Amino acid sequence: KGNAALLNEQDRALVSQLLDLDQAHLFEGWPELGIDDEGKRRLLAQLLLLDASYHGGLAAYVSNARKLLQDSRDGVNSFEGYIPSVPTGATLDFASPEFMALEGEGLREAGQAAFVLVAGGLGERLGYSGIKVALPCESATCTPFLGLYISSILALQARSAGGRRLPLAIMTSDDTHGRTLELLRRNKYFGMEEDQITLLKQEKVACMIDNAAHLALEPADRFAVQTKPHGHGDVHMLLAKSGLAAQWLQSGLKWVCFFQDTNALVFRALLAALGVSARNDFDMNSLAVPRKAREAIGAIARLTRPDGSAPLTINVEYNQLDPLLRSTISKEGDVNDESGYSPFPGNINQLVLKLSSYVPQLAATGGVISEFVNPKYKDATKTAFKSSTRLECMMQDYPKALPPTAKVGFTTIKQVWASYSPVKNSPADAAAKFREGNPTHSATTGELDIYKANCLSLAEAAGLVVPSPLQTATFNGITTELYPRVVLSPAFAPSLGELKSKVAPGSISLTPGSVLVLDGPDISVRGPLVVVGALVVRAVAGAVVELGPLQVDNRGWSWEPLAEGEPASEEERIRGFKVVRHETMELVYDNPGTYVVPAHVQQPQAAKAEGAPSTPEPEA
Ligand code: UGB
Repeated sequence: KGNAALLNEQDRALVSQLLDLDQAHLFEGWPELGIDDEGKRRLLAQLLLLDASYHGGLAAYVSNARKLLQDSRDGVNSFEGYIPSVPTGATLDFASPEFMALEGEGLREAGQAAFVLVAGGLGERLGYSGIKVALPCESATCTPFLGLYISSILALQARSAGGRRLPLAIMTSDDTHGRTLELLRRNKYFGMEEDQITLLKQEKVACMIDNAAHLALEPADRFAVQTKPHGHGDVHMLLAKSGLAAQWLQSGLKWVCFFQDTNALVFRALLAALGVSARNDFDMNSLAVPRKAREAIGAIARLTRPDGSAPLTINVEYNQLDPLLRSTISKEGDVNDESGYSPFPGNINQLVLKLSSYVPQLAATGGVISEFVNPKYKDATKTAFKSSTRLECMMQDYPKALPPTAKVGFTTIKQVWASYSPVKNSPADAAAKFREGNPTHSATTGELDIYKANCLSLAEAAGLVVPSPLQTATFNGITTELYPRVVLSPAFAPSLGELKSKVAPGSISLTPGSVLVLDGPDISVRGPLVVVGALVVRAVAGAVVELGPLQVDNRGWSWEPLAEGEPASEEERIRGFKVVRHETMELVYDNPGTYVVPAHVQQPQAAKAEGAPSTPEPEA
């Protein structure tokens, strides 16, 4: 009908390829030239984008999809014929001598690491209207997750021997890209240099309507292919395509550390994991937590053929692990051992990969590591879908691309509070999980676990006596203990070892409701520092602040449950509380110099209302 006139050479090649791929339905029923031409152009542009953003183009996508859809229909079990066992890895007690040694080694390795944040997910489960990395990780300082991550990387950079800039890549998507960029710009990249950060935007992939992988058109728009996210596994493809991973290797970096959008504790455990990777020369190392048998979290398992060949250490989703164990080595399935936990560690998807083996793998595979499809069939004949489906991929499936000789392991920190408390679930879902006795992974616990981790770190590093009993409260239906609200910024101490060196043993005493914020690279505590109320100390680099004998006594801050229907911000609502700042001692050191506190603090004026920081002069 004359529509050929709309096509340029590139369009024509793609359309002809799509016709060969049995996708003629995309163009069927097009009105004649002159009618809906804008829509036709829009569809062509979208198809070109879908073609360009998948390794091997739409031809590869359709062909991969057909194979995976066939396997799904045939009920092929990807773990068929494998015998599971517990892989090699490190299981560490937080703050144990072994942990401290590995953390020290990891700190040295961190100076040769690149960092990758996967932040393309919109977090529908959380029900937050913004992007997740913009959420404050806690309400004492209101530092957004992205700010916390960047400060953590900068703190490691400042301590690295060579002082090289440590690169950060952030994977975004159409859902998060603009707002991530805006957040970075508004906050001046949180102190990082702009060209130290690379944003890699993932594209969605086409949905399919049937087992023959016919692409799905939007029901309400005949000129748009239905698309859905391809999953966090896209990060490998983007690091391959952008050439970034290869550049990092070329510039002498050794490691790449992947992490998720809302786990504020990740950097506390990452150094030990880097130490474990270096000691074992691991190609891939997954941070893990102890996992109760059958808990809904992926398990890291070693799989081999019955003759011991083709070993593969990989995340096995919990719903697949139990049947796999039952059909092979354990009639009881996934059960706890004498430690009270499953012997298979729980994957928290914070990964350390060795660049020298990662980059060749990316070159060989284009970063398309391993995909899967999860169609919801209408009936047992598995011929029709309830709704369209698409290929998906997960970043932890990377070992599937590695040769059997690869060294893949894990690092479990036995204390979950020390490494993992993500913000994933809406208040309603979190409350239901709480009632079932499961971790809630909510905005409420994401914040409160930071205070807990800081108090317990201070207990380990500097003999803090955690006040007893702790306060308790119920927020959004979750009843929990509240540790004193302690925030230790990454600049102050990015490792437990450094915390030990900066806080004298037994120097800090806190009451159950006290608030203590220490933010600055050159702050140390000699004590005794007694906080009844709220103390905030902020110091720029070069402001050497020694907190000597100091008694803080003010009305402090309170974390108060929101009353039914009370006006509150969205950030407060998903946590279920608001923070009321009654009175604060705030010590701010904006200029380099040496300051011994309390020499500069006159007690009567020091305890004062929020918003009037004291800026002491440096010592003469
Ligand atoms: N993400 C993207 O960047 N792009 C996408 O297309 C999708 C996600 P979810 P998920 O921590 O316990 C993971 O949705 O995928 C980012 C592991 O697979 O929070 O359900 C997104 O922005 C699972 O094995 O988690 O589960 C976020 O940063 C287990 O470890 C990240 O990917 C689980 O996390 C994860 O996305 C867990």
